[in-house]
Amino acid sequence: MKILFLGCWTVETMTREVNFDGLVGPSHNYGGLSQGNIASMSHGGGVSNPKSAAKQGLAKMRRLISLGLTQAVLPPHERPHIPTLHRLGFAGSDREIIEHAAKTAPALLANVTSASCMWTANAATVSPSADTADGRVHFTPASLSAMFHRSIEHPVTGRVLKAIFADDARFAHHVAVPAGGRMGDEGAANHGRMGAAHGDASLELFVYGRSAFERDEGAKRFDARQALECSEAVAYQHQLKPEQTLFIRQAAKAIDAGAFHNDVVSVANGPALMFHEHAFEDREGTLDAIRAAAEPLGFEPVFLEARADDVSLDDAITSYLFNSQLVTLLDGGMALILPTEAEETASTKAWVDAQIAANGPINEAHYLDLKQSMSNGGGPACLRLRVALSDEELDALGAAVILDDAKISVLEDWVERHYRDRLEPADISDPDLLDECRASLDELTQILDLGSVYDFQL
Ligand code: SUG
Repeated sequence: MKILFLGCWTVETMTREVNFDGLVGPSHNYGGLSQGNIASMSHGGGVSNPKSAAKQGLAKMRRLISLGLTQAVLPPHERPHIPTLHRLGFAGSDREIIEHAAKTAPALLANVTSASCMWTANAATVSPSADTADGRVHFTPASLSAMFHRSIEHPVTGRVLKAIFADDARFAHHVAVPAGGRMGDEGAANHGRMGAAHGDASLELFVYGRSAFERDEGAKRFDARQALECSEAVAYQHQLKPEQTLFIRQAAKAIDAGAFHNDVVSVANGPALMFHEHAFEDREGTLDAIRAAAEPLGFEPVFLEARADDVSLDDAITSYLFNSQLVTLLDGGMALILPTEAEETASTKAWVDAQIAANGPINEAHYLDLKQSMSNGGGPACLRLRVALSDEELDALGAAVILDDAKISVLEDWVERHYRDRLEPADISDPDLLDECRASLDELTQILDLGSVYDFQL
C-alpha cells in the first residue's frame, strides 16, 4: 500500500499481482512436439478434449477469484496458423493449404496447429513499474525459438499485450529478443521476483540454462532452452538496476530430468522462494546472492526448499509441485494452487502438508484438476502470466480482460458453443477446425473488447 498526497487529498494506492491466464484454444491437441518436456513427449498422438481443457482453465480462474485475487485472461491464437504456412510456400485457398499440408507436410501442420500459447508463463517477461528506471511496466514477448511450434507465437502475443496495455505513459513494449542458434528466450517461466510486497522495488531473478555461445554443453540429455544472453538483454531493455537483478544458472541435472523451464522446479512470491534442492547449478551461491541482494531492499528471503531425500527430482517433475501458483491472499497469508497430481504423489503431498503444519508463509493448499494441460507439460503456473499492477495501471487497461464470476460464465458459454469435445490426431487435417477457430476468436475479441489482433482480422 502506498499513500499519495495530491493537494489536500490523501489517496491510498495498492499494487496487486494480476494473473493473466491463457485461455485454452479450440485446437488443443497432443502433438508430442516438445523435446525435453516429458509429458508432451509421452502423450503425443493421444486424444485431447479441447472443451474440457478450456473449462478446466476457466475453473482455475474462478477459484482464484473466489480467493479474492484479481484475475485476467489472454486469448488463444488463430490455429492452424495460415500466415506461417504461406511463408513456407503453401498457396491456394485456406482449405486447400490445410489439405495440401496434411498430405505433404503433416509434421508442419501439427506444429502450426498447436494451442501452445495457452501457457502464458511463456508469453513474455514482465518487469513491474516499481523495478524499472522509467517507472513504466515493461514487456518483452518471448521468442520461444527452442521449439518451432512456439516460435510463431510472439508476434501475435506482442499485439495482444499492446492492445491490453495500451497506455504508452504507463506501459513499455519491446519486441522479442533476436533469436537463432541457441539464443532462446522462454519468458516469465525462467523469471521470478522477490521483495517485501508486490509494489516495492524487488529483486528480479533470471534463471538461464546456458550461455548461447559457450562450448560447455551443460545438460546432456535435453537442450537447455533459455540463454543467459537473452535474459541479460531483457533485463537491460527493461531498465532494471544491476544490484536488483540476479542471473542464476539452472541445474543441468534438473534440465536432464525434464525441468525444461525453471518454473518446473521453483516458484517465487513476495519474500518467499520455493525450490527443489537440485533446481540451481550452484545452490549455496544462489541463496547467498539472494540474501545479499535482498538486504538493501529491506526484506529477509524465506527459503522453502524440498530436499531430494524428501521429494525426488522425478516426483517433483511428474507431480509439478513447483509449478504451483504461490499467491498472497488479502489477509497477507499465502496459498498454493497445485495440480491434483501433487496431491496424488505421496512425497509431494507430505511436503505440502508439512509446510502448512510448520506455520510458515504457506497457509493453504488448493488442488485443481488441470489434466488436459498437464498432459502437455503445463501446470497451474504455466497457465498464467503474472503482472504486478498499481490501481492506476489497472484502471488504464485498454481491453475488458479482467474477469469476475459473471464474465467467466460468459466465457464458459462461449467455449460450450464453439469447442469440440474431442480431437483425434487425424482431426487436425480437417479444414473446418480453422473456420471454427476463427469464428470463436472473432466473437472472443468482442467479448474482451480487444479490437483486431489476429492476422485474419487485419
Ligand atoms: O513449451 N508444451 C509446452 C508446455 C509449456 C509449459 N510452460 C511452463 N513451464 N511455463 C512447452 O513445452 C506441448 C505441445 C504438444 O506437444 O502438443 C507444449 O508445447
